[in-house]
Amino acid sequence: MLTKIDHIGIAVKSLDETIPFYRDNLGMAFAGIEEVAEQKVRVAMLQVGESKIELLEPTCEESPVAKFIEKNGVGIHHIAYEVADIEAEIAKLLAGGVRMIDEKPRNGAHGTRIAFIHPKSSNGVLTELCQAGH
Ligand code: CMX
Repeated sequence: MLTKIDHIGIAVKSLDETIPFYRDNLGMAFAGIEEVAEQKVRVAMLQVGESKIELLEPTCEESPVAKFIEKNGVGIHHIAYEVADIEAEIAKLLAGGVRMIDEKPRNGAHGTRIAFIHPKSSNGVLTELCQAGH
């Protein structure tokens, strides 16, 4: 079961140049920067109500986020839904014929476990399941 929109991922070229808009102009609470080396991105989290905005900066040219920006420009990259039991959710989606990029959870930012649904199964919107870490 999905419990809320956990975050919206936005691809940016530079965290330093983008954070001030969200933190200072929009007044969101800045919750820090973390590198997810495995996925070749640096992420900045900003809290808005019960949800977050996740700014994604590629750490190298081979980063999937660098490729996304090259193809589409900067902008919304994915939507992440919080789930209580990610394995159960993946199993349910697979049983329903949904194509997963990740059939097993991988590590996300801030100790989360995440899995992406293939955009072909989600109308072109990259969709992430996200289970909070303990
Ligand atoms: N929006 C829409 N479509 C996208 C997409 C996006 N953001 N990213 C990739 N796709 C499409 C690709 O174009 C490709 O389509 P085709 O099969 O038609 O060519 C398809 O999805 C698969 O993409 P891929 O790059 O070939 O597949 P990979 O398995 O190598 O990687 C993915 C998929 C989504 C994991 C990777 O592209 C990506 O974005 N990685 C970064 C993930 C990320 O944001 N991590 C950050 C933090 C985690 C957190 O939220 O905590």
